[in-house]
Amino acid sequence: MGKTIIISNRLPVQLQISNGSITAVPSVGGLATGMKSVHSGGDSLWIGWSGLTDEEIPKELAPQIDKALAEHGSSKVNLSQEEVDGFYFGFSNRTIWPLFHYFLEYSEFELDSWNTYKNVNQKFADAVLASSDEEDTIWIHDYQLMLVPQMVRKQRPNIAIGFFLHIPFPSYEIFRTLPWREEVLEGLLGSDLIGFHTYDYERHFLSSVRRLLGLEVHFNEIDVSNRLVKVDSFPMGIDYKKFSTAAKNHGNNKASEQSDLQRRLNKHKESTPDAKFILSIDRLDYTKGIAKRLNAFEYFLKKYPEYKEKVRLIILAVPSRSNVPQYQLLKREVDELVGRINGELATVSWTPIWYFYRSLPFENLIDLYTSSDIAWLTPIRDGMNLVAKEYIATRTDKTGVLILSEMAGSANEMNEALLINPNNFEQISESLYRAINMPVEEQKERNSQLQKRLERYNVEKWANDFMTSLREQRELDAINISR
Ligand code: ADQ
Repeated sequence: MGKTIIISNRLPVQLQISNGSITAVPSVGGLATGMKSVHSGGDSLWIGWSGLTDEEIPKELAPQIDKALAEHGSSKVNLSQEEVDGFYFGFSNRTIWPLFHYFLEYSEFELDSWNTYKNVNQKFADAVLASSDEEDTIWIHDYQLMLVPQMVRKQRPNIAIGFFLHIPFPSYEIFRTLPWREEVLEGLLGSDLIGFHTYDYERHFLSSVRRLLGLEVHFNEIDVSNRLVKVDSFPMGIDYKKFSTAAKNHGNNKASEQSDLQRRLNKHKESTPDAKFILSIDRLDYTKGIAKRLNAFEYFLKKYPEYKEKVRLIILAVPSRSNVPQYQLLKREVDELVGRINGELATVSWTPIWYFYRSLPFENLIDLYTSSDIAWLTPIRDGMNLVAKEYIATRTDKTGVLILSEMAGSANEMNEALLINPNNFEQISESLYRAINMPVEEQKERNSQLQKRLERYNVEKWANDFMTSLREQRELDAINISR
């Protein structure tokens, strides 16, 4: 058996340059953790962009960088600033991201950035080709690299290729508006297995394949000349143990070991013991419905004024893609909304919204998850949403209420949450009321079910299920071909 090669836009390590030397620090993100069991040192390689453009890497450090990455089983694809602009900020984040999240009006269809996307995908494919042979297994991740499967397949007809899409696949009516729709589908069909978070995304993809390429689809397999491509759903989980253990340890912390944030949260809890903390955590992205959520919060407080001074909304937004104009506009909109609502409703002793615009270290995420009575996640469209799962995993005493948008992939597996339509303010405000008043017994019952499922279908299981399915698909295909 050959080695496993993982390909994603970003590598699972971050490069830090200081005082003329370089260090590679492992990232703590969900994908990096989930792939741990697959990316296990010697017989696997992770190919991706390092996060630094060619212009940002001092020439004399280049060999050191390659060495530092190799120590983490990683190898980088070099990208210039122009390539990053066209491929990442351009086609990936101004065309595919809005389109696949149903923000058709935000999607820009520019030939130049499409061409850069193709060229950069070819660079990733070339990097794979340079380090692989036919015995290897390739797992390609996400919407930035949808052409890579076909590009690799062309040169290595018998290699095993899996692809996983982390964002939704939109319905045919949306997808068909993309000028390069056939090329994208053909790019993906270079794979043996294509994975999505949900059955609906899978269905949408199959429908586009059937209608745009006229290919035959048998249940969830597509007949592509002399191969069968399998399409399936693999709902991504989290590193459950990491979150639940951190929450348990956090509960045992002595006052002196607590973070400043935790001390501040405690102080507020002590001064207003009946008050509820409502938490929302997202990247600052228009798909996450942050502005709508703020409006819905104001709607709730106007409808139920008795909850003034009794609830506090903590909004944590991670800066994201701030080079893209839509993200700059959203930042301004959220800043203004928070200012206006706080300005209108605050009292001497109460600020309704605490707004943090930054990335926080893991310990602080745990502070927030464990201190919040309600997690309020209302994306307008979200491939999965791991924050919902992380919140539940940290509720070690099983209290807490999750309010979750039905437009998030995770809603399919989290029926015990209060599911809402993010556009229905009346329903949202009723669910907030219900969450605030939910008896503890009911909270525990709902969370027990959720926790059982999340613990079982953790991220490691997700990665292993995908790899097993890819292997089985290859075996089946080999039997079919030999017939
Ligand atoms: P994202 O859109 O980034 O991922 P999500 O699944 O919620 O969305 O993951 C965000 C991650 O960032 C979580 O692990 C969270 O803990 C972390 N995070 C959020 N805010 C933070 C902060 N302020 N500081 C530090 N960390 C923070 C994409 C898709 C999702 C899909 C994932 C995985 O858009 O739908 O669930 O990929 O496939």
